[in-house]
Amino acid sequence: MASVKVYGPPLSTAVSRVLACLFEKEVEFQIINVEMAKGQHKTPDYLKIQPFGQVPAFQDEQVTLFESRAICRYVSEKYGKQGNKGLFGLDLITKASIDEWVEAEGQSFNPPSSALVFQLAFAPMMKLKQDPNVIKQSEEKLVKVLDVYERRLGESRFLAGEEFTLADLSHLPNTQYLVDRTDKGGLFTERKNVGRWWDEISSRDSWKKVVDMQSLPPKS
Ligand SMILES: N[C@@H](CCC(=O)N[C@@H](CS)C(=O)NCC(=O)O)C(=O)O
Repeated sequence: MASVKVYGPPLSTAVSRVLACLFEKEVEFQIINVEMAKGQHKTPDYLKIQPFGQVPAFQDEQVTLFESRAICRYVSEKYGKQGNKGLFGLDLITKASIDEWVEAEGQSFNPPSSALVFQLAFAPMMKLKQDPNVIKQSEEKLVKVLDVYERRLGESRFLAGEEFTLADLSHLPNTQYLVDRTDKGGLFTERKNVGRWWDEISSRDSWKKVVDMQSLPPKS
């Protein structure tokens, strides 16, 4: 049995970020089922490994971690000598640049994109009411963020330079839902540089394996 354990469903964007990283680094892992519908992520036992009651939680022998981006940094460093060796850079400047864009993803890209994913992809699946104001405001914010990305990706092949790194990987989960499961995919695919970048990062074998694990129902 693999010693690395990921708690939570691959359908979760934060869980799938960690899975993409593990595939890039060729680290064996097991998924531990968390029955979110039954509230298992809020039980005292689970809160010992994820105090905010969210997925993913992560274990590697004695190490337990939460926060998907922190887990990705840990996996990249701990398993530095295998798989994609440059995933978190090999020198200070590259690491700083990767960190910059991972932070941009978490602080600027994720809030509007995860709101849109929830409103447009998850709410209909869960038969929940959508909030048109949240959709409108989130789209406006995301457009401004993607204008910055369009300029950046006109200067370099990937966000942190000429190689695929955690900076790009971190964007895969929300973008996949937006492109595949909402009517907002054009925000990405109709931009010259962002569209080219999306085609390239979403066709990596590591990410295709994650998408396969999600086994989503056919698009309606
Ligand atoms: N910043 C956290 C976010 C984790 C998160 O929001 N997880 C969601 C699923 S994608 C969750 O557990 N939602 C259930 C809840 O908050 O009760 C990370 O990146 O790990």
